[in-house]
Amino acid sequence: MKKLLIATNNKGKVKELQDLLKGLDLELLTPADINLDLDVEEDGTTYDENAAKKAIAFAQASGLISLADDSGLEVDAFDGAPGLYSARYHPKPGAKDADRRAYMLENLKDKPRPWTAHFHATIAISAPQNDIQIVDGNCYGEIIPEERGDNGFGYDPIFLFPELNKTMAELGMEEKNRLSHRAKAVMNAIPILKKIFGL
Ligand code: ITT
Repeated sequence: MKKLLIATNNKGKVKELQDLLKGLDLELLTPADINLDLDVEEDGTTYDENAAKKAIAFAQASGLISLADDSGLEVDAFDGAPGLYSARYHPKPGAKDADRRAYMLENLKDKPRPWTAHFHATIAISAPQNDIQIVDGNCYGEIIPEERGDNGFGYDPIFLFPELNKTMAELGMEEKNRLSHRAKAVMNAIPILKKIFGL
């Protein structure tokens, strides 16, 4: 079977990408499945650069066609920050998702509501001959001052879809994978994967 490496070390992303790509006739592998321990330095200044860097590094290390995701949360009251720095949005080394959420709420508390925001995901696919294909997706909502829901990861418990009155962490996988930035990016990636793999 044709193999695709899901080139991320983020377990939340792995689960979502496995579910989003399960309809394709591909064997989906994770870095753990092939004993690949690779941490790529994300020193780009755009999502595209970081996503491409991750896809290339994983493809070179594994010899497999690789799909990488670079994503982030853009908060309008912070002029789009933390954006591509979302995973590192806390001054303390070793900070966890919960620390980053608390830090974001602390920094937002004196700003007028609604705290509108959107998630962005860029997906890069390394094709043979070092060709890189890039697509993206966004989803819009607002940050709320208390955590709701246990699903998902990262900033999901404080990101509300106002029209559903549910946070991203209150959605089941199937619902998040219809609405999320990552779902939209994958929708754009599917025709590219079909072409690369001849599906
Ligand atoms: P990889 O680089 O190994 O893929 P990472 O977690 O470092 O994993 P990013 O650099 O792309 O990935 O950082 C994205 C961060 O943005 C992520 O750690 C979360 O804090 C946040 N984020 C992205 N997508 C999210 C989602 O669907 N729900 C909640 N938070 C999300």
